[in-house]
Amino acid sequence: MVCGSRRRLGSVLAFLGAAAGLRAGATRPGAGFLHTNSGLRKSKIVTQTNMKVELLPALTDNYMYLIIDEETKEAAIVDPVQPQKVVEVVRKHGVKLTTVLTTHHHWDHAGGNEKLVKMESGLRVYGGDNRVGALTQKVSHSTSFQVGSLHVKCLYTPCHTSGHICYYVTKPNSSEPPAVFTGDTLFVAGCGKFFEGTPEEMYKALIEILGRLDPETRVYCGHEYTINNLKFARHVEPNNTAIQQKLAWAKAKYDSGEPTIPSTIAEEFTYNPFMRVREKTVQQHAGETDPIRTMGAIRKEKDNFRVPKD
Ligand SMILES: N[C@@H](CCC(=O)N[C@@H](CS)C(=O)NCC(=O)O)C(=O)O
Ligand SMILES: [Zn+2]
Ligand SMILES: [Zn+2]
Repeated sequence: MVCGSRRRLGSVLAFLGAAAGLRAGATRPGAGFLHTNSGLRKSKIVTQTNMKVELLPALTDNYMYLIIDEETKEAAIVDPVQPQKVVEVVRKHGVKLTTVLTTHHHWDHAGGNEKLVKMESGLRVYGGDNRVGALTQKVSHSTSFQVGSLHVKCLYTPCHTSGHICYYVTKPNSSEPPAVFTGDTLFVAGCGKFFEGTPEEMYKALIEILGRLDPETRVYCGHEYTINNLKFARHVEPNNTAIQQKLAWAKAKYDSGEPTIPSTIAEEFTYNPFMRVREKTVQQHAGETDPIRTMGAIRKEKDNFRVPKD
């Protein structure tokens, strides 16, 4: 079973858990409940001169992202699993939504597409997999297009699913950092499960494709998994101070209901064990000397990792 199909039931269980958890008081992921200390996941707007990104929390731990081109007021939405929320935010900003960027076909990412295209006519729906609902533009590696004056380049990153796409967004001739929307391929301090791919494919995706982007690129991922991921990272590299610092920071963010997103590609290389499979420390933990075998070994270990409370 994949995460997308399990999510319907998961949402209901998480809701019940959250209701119980609110009464019980402070909890974090790993302590059993998927909600914040304040009980509310806040949205957040990252504003640059040319590009605005609004983080929209969805379901229990997903993110949708509204990308606005400031020059033309044209907008794109990444993984709109809750279409009603999207439409409200689009109205609030007074922008024209033209584009849906789907990272992969799982229900918790693509499950809102059909409803959204009924609510907003004329949308172009991009994706790399025929299983993506309401797909109008099938893309592959390096497919490029515009959202207003913003440039979008598709990065084919199969492994979590065989048709997974990350979207790299830049403003041409601007000195501002680019953004990459990584779905369930790269998370802050972690990566997606290998449902339809191999360690070699994830190595290509993380090290050779995403790892070669501008180091300052902002990373906008599909889930708020940062704390759990960092606890696993700490288990792999107990002496890595970048992990300890990021974990303390992430706990503080989480407790006030704030997103831990975005990170940057440069930062990911300091604390994400799956981006660090070429490091001796990570290889030694895995008992391997080859980065791809290390990738396979630590993914398998994380699949069975019991997240500690603190
Ligand atoms: N460990 C996840 C379980 C849910 C899950 O399997 N999520 C998928 C994406 S929908 C995944 O790839 N997770 C990566 C991981 O658990 O390391 C959680 O913290 O809730
Ligand atoms: Zn997924
Ligand atoms: Zn997911």
